[in-house]
Formats: sequence, structure tokens, C-alpha cells
Amino acid sequence: MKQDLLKKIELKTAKIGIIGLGYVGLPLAIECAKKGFHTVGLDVNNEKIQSLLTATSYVDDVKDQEIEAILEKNTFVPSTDFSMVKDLEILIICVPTPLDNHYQPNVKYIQHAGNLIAEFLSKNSVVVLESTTYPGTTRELLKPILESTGKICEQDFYLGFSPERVDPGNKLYTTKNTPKVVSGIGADALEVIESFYKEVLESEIHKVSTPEIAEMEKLLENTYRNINIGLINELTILCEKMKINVWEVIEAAKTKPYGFQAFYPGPGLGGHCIPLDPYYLSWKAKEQGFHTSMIESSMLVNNNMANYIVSRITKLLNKRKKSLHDSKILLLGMAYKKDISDYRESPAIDIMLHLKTEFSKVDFYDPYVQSYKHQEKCYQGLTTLDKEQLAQYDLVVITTDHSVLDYSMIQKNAKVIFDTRNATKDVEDKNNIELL
Ligand code: SAJ
Repeated sequence: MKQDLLKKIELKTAKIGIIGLGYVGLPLAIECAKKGFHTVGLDVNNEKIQSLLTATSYVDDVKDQEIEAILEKNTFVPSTDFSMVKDLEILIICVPTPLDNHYQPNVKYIQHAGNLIAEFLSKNSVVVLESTTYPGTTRELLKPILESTGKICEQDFYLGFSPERVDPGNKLYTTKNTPKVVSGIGADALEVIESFYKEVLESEIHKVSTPEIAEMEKLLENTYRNINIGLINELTILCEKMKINVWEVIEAAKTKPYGFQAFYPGPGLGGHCIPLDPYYLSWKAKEQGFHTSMIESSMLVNNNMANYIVSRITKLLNKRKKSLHDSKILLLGMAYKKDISDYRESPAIDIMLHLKTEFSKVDFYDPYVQSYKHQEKCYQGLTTLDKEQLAQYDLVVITTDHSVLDYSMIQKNAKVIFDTRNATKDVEDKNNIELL
């Protein structure tokens, strides 16, 4: 099995299946197809498949032309037909791992993908899970599902875990050139999985000895970010009380060439990873009777930032003898971070909700997000942003620091600006700007 798979990978005759064509799966499918592997992209969402069949990208970092090129080369087949798994040899699972309403891991997508694969999985195949999840998922959850139809792991198929590393909007590091951690259940599985990623990617491939280590290292990466963002958010609240400019503090700390990485305050944590992944770790830790106090503390701070922003807005308006109730407020930015259109878990959504419950007249403008859905309601943004519009608002709150916005025009025409991202750092006249 091993030699046969290694040969097929080397000759690029191994047939690949990418399960889940989101911001992780689609770029990976494109890399496989670009390298000449016959790549089937499988997703349960037919709208995605139809969009791909017409070479229309729904992922910010993927261009239509990239999809068109691999469709023309006939190396990419988007489909909802999971029975195609029977003809595939290497299957990569890139499905979401959200939380349920009680902030517990929701692994139903992994289970569903596992069951679909198990039904059609052929012998002499490889399955790799890429979705960020708790240590033990690959061995304790996915392996039994794949063996449920009688096949035996290591004998009939190889199984491993290789965490995705996608930083939406990052132009420097992409799926192709970001170092990749790989693991397998058994030495042969690890050898085959390493060889696959070496063939597809153009980056360092780092082997670890068990899937649990690979699952844990990914959670370390994201928990590290969560906790450090929590730290700087907490310090920001303290600095405001002490009338110290935290942004200047950070710039000064950054002059230390070793042992310090700058993180920046903001309205809170958005995205599908940083705000959610650490809960996978704290949930699993409870099995060991272990309380992940650092994670819980940073979550409290980060999850409170939207409230804190609203309290700062209230104070700022009060200073000008205005109340939330009778103020017109414009939020600049709905995406969870700059230069992307993704607004999942965006703190700007929470801020909008808070302000609306205070009966504020609040609008938003985001060049990347024309409208968004939240709790069954759809919110439309302004379609343009000009001087006249800006002058109508009692307060403009910068919630996302998109690079395309003209911050000096905004400063000149807005009455008052509350900048939660220091997006106006290069603007000269700051007399009507208050920083987080
Ligand atoms: N944020 C801050 N302050 C900071 C950095 C980020 O408030 O100093 C906020 C952002 O505005 C955003 C949230 O945190 O709302 C998450 O931003 P992020 O860039 O850390 O996270 P993602 O989810 O866009 O992408 C991350 C990857 N980002 C980076 O490493 C820079 C990486 O952690 C993972 O590869 C990826 O999630 C993933 O898929 O796990």
C-alpha cells in the first residue's frame, strides 16, 4: 500500500479528494490541481459547486482565473457527489469546526464527512483531517467512523492530521508557501502524508510523531494569539484609565528586537478561528480535570470589548452633551479584520446590536461588506461614503481598518471619530479623533 501510494504521488497519478471547499479547502484544491493531480472538490453546498463550475470564486483570496485555469486543464472537478470518493486515493477533510450554543465543540461536520467517506472509501487510500480541533479527534472520533464499514486503519487506509494555516487577506503567506505540520497514525502513514504535501506545496513540511501533537500545536498557535490579544485589550482599558496612549506604548515595546511580538487592541475577536478554537482546548482539558484559566481569562476580556467600546461611545457622546438615544452613529467596517469581506463573529456586529438596542440611529459602511445577516435579519450598509454623508453623523466609529478608506477625508468631514484600530495614525489633524 505504502509503495504504491508513494509512487502515485511521485508520478502525480494519485487522485485527490478535497472535502469542504471553503477558505481552506478551495485554495488547497487549486494547489493540487495546479500541480497536475486529478482533484475532485466535494462539498454539500450545491451553490458553491455551481459557482465553481462557472469559475466564480466566493473566497477573497482565490481569483476566478485560478479556477478557470484548472477547469480548462481538466484537473479540477467540483461536485456534491460523494460516491466519487470510491475512485479517489487521497482525501483531505477541510470542514468547519464551530461551537454549539454552549460554546462546546461542534464536530458534526467532521462526523458527517467521515461517514460520507467511510461509505465509499476504497482500500489503499489516505485520509487527512485539516480542520482545527481538540487533541484526540483524529484517533478517537474520525478513526472509528472510517473503520465502521470494516476497513482497518494502517492496513486498508492511512489516517493523519495536518492543521490548516490560512491567514485570510495575507498576500505574503498563502496555502502554497506556508510551512505545514504533518502527522499520521503509524510511520507509514506519516511517510505517505509527508510525501503528498511535499509534492503539492512549496514550503517546509514539518513532521510530528502523533496526530495529537499536530492537533495541539494548532491550538497553541491560535490560543497564543487569543491570549495576547486579550492581554493588550486589558492593558488598553487600564491605559485609558491612566490616560496613557497604549498605541504609543506598543510602538515603544516593538523596538525590542527579541522576545516581544506586538498585538493591537480592537473591538474584540472575529473570524472562525481565534475566538473559537481555544474553547476546543479548554473543553478537552476538562476531561483531565484541568482548568485552562488563561484561556478563560482572555475570553472574558476579548468577549467584553464590544461592551467596552459602547461604554466609550456613550462617554464620548455625553462629553458633547449628546446621548446614544438621540445620536446618529456610523460604523466604518463590518468585516472582522481589514481588507477582507468575511464578517463571521465580527465584533462590529455586536456593537451594532448594542447601539440599536439603545435606539441609536446607527448605520454602517464597509467597502467589502454591502450587507450582512445576523439572527435571521439582514442589515444593509451604505453603498458609498462621501463628505455629505459623513457630516450627517454625530459620531463615526472605525471598527475595521480597511486600507482602501481615505482616512484624511474622513477626518476632515466627520464631526467626531472614535478610532478602535488606530487607522487614523497617519492623519495629521487629530483634534476630532479619540483613540481606543
Ligand atoms: N486581532 C486583534 N489584535 C491583533 C490581531 C488580531 O484584535 O493584534 C483581531 C482581528 O481583528 C480579528 C481577530 O483578532 O478580529 C482574528 O484575527 P487573526 O488575523 O489573528 O485571525 P484569522 O482568523 O483571520 O486568521 C488566523 C491566522 N492569522 C494569523 O496568524 C495572523 C492564523 O492564526 C491561523 O492560520 C488562522 O487564523 C486559522 O485558520 O486558524
